[in-house]
Amino acid sequence: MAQAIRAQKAEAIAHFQYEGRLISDIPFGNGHINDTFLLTFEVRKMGVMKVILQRMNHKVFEDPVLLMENIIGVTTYLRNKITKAGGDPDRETLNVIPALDGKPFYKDSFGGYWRSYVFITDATSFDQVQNPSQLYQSGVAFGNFQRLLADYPADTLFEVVKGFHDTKARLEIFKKAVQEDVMCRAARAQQEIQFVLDREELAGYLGECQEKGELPLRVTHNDTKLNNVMIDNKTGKGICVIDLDTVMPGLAVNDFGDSIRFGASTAAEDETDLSKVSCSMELFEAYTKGFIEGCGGRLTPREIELLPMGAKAMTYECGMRFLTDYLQGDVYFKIHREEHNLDRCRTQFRLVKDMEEKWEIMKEIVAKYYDY
Ligand code: ADP
Ligand code: GN1
Ligand code: MG
Repeated sequence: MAQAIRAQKAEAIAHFQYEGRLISDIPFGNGHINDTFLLTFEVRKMGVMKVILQRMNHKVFEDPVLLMENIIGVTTYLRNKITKAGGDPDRETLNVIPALDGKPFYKDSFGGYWRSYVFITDATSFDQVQNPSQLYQSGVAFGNFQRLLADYPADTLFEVVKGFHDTKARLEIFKKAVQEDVMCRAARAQQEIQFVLDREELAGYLGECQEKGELPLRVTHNDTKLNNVMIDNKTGKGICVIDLDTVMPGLAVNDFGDSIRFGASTAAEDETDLSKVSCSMELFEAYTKGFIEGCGGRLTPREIELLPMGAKAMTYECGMRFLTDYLQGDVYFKIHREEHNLDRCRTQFRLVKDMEEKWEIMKEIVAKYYDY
């Protein structure tokens, strides 16, 4: 397996518009989906140039060609807006490096799809916050992202993964996985399965609000984890939103919520000591402030009111997805140890429970920002 990817990677490297001599090639980052590598080139006497090379997850993203069309559309649009606003488009948005044939991807002879980005230097993507300011900054970055794309022609975006945040549909898939129990693991996850079933109404709540016309469909990121935003090493600002695979029409409250479930947690997503896991209200407030500011007055009062629900629903959904994957045999998320997905689902459910207990406080915090 490792050998197969080495051969595919070597083939891919030879087919991008790179210059200079490759001096290092290492696996990079902690994403759960794509295979990511950091390549360093020595360009004659000019010094080193770093790039990101990724093999897209073809199982998760069935049509990598259309996916890349989305990314080119969105990054070209952002580049324009950033330039007009006097920003630095080389650092504030992803920049795709074309393949030798000019396409934004390379398909290798094994059927793997690769793409490459300019590496964003002097910035870091964090797997856990070190201080509230970082989460505030990521909130501003994701809020800005949504504001900048507010007038993007949403109908030109391909729906990369159907029903990506359709929690109700995901609940049905979960139930089927429990019923089929192909790995005979359900017995080991009885409590977690019950946790999901006890909260079924959560799965439909936001979808119903959308159907009733209470929540507008917007161009959203849909995977707003803290480690999908680059934080500038010098200024501490959230400079660039990355991982644009799932940019699609969606709900702003879900973008908010996914950030909270990951960034406002006091522990890592896969922490096994659940006594360390809680939803920090200080972090929750920091992100809320940043996100609402970043959105620049575009969120409706109903959207702001439903931000806590976005946090609870996204955490519930993500826990359910981890548990589904555990039951199905770890076929979706990358795992690094046995029962990794079970551990991950447990932290998410601990967070949901904590949010239930802190519900009134969350609502009060959000209410402070109504007037923005
Ligand atoms: P995944 O879908 O697997 O999460 P990402 O696109 O998020 O893939 O990439 C994984 C990690 O690689 C990111 O969390 C980040 O640390 C790093 N990364 C990705 N693109 C860049 C880039 N252009 N510059 C710097 N780091 C990057
Ligand atoms: C995946 O790609 P990455 O690691 O940033 C997943 C998200 C989950 C997240 C859980 C395309 O995000 O939806 O919320 O893991 N991305 C996809 O950590 O499924
Ligand atoms: Mg990522």
